[in-house]
Amino acid sequence: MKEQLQQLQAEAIEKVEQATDTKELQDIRVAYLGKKGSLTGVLRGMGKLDKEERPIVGEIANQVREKITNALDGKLAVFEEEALNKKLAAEAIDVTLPGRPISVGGPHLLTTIIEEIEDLFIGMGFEVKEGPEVETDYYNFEALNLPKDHPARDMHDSFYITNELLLRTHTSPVQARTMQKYDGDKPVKMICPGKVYRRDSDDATHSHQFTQLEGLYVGKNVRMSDLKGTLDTFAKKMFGADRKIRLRPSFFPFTEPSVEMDISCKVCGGDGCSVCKKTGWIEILGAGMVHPRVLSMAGYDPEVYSGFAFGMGPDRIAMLKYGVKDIRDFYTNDVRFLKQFHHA
Ligand code: FA5
Repeated sequence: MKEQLQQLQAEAIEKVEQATDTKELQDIRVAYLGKKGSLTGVLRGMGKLDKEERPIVGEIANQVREKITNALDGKLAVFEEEALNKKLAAEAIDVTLPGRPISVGGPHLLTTIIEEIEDLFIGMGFEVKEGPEVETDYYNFEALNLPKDHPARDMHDSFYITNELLLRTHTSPVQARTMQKYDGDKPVKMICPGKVYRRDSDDATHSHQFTQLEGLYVGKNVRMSDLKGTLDTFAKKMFGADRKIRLRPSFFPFTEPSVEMDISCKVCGGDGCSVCKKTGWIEILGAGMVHPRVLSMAGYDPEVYSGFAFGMGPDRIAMLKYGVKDIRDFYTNDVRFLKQFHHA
């Protein structure tokens, strides 16, 4: 029996040594030391031994159990340590690695420009208003002194939805809407930025969808010199005192007198290029003194009230300020172009 036990010990320990994972160790534990295991089986036969032999064999059996248990525990500890080391190695963090950049969006250049213009005019006491992009013929034209058969309607090639509804061709309808809301007896000082639409052929400076920013100041004793001063302040703040500005007489049915304002082209420095159509100047806004008919249609008495209005093109302003050569770059969403204007 002694030999049987020693052989069993040798066999079990060899198996433990050859084991490759904890599952195998558990199987060996059950096979040798479990209730139905080999060692237990041998011990069961002890009853057949002589009385004197029993304690000696019993002691050997205990030693064998202890040795097998120690071998199993020792190997288990090795496996556990290996597993831990593997886990630590896998989870190791190299704090010297550079972080992964998160790509964040930013405002579109036109949004930035519009906010900049808004800030400027808010600083001069103007409120910011909004109006609908799908507009009625009445507000887009008639309330601005452009009756249905007026030839000046040809200046705006329009996208009509029905006979009476169209995509607004300018932000000027918001003038009429705001004046009407003010009931004809309060001063109005507002700007309105927004998208406008025209059936213009797209080229370097024209887009069929572009942005405008309207301005309107109605009060008692508002004069042409107020308009000039306001536009001059705007242009100097926006482009710097060194850029040249010129006002040209012009015509709009809703203003009298009317002017257009040009800024010297930044792209060519005034020498003439494709952006300024070889003239050295780019037109950025139309303006004038609000026509008495427009005032009275909106409920203001032109004998008491006067006002000025302007409508500028933020697309052209952004082109002039940042030297952008083609207006279509604002609408074709090439990320390489857009990214240049994110100032985080
Ligand atoms: C108007 O739209 C008038 N409503 C402006 C106005 C308002 C005059 C109040 C008087 C009083 P005009 O069509 O010129 O005017 O357009 C104004 C500005 O919008 C232009 O100076 C130009 O900067 C810009 N603009 C006009 N058409 C386009 C276009 N197709 N693409 C980009 N910008 C344009």
